[in-house]
Amino acid sequence: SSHLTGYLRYQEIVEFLKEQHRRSPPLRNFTSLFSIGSTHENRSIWTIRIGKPSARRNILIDCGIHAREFISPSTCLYMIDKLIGEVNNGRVSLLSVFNIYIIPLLNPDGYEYAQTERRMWRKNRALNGYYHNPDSKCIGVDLNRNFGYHWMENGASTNPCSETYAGPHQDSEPETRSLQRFIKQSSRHWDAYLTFHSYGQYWIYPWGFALHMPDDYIELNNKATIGSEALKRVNGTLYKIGSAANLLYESAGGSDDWAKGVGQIKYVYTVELRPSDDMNDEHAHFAFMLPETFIEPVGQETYVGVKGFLRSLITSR
Ligand code: 0X9
Ligand code: ZN
Repeated sequence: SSHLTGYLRYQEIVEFLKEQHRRSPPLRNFTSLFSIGSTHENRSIWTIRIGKPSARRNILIDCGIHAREFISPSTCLYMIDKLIGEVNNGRVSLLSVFNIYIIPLLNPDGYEYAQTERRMWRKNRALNGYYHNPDSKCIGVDLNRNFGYHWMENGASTNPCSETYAGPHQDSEPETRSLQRFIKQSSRHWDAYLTFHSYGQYWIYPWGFALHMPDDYIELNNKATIGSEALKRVNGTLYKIGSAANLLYESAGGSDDWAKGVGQIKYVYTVELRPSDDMNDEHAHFAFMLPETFIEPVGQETYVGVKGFLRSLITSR
């Protein structure tokens, strides 16, 4: 879509989703658009479902947990556009098996702040008791340290001024709770949860809170390999695979650990999009400020990687 040549503002994302939902009226029941909750600043957390209404299995994808990782929401929007394009072309094989739920921007308050005030903002925009203690001017909770599974055990801070502030208690934030409520609610069975971040080119699985591996890590590793190999075939982009704590660092309170440990979802991945963090890579210096010209290639290769991963789920259950 012509919309995806730049990093959209929140309101533009909402318009984009409405437009996608309106595409192809006869196939209207292939999509639904709804909010899973709202933020401190009262923005809705929009979610789109794409799939045949009779599809039995469910996949959850989110983007934009961290405000400054602009390539993440753009990649979710790219995948939404492609998936609905496939519906309109009658290519619905994946979507007759899976309903894919995509939350393109889980942290809209932080994202808007990064768009307008401070490009490197990471957290949400929680006031952290500012009105009770106006001396504490530090705003924001790191949503990826706030999820209540082995909360605060590693790699997180109790200081509201820290970039990795885990919140006053576990699951304190409206964005965290909206996602948790959505995962737990209804009798829906989730096959997989994918959460897109940047950067570094990692396709990682739990655990993040400690160095040991989940019992089924071999299956997690195998499916990550399938996804990343499909992704690599598009532009040659290389991803590293492993557990979060081993490949990156130990840190508790991530949405991935919660989805597996509490949400009981088997295939859980955090995907750290481009650029690579290898300083020998020509694009590494862009870090979180990946130029808008990357929206297309990153979207395309990631979409192919995700489809490859999803296809491998069909044959293996
Ligand atoms: O530190 C994070 O939250 C993620 N990296 S980022 O640069 N996007 O901030 C990695 C999270 C990996 N998962 C867990 N630690 N549970
Ligand atoms: Zn992140």
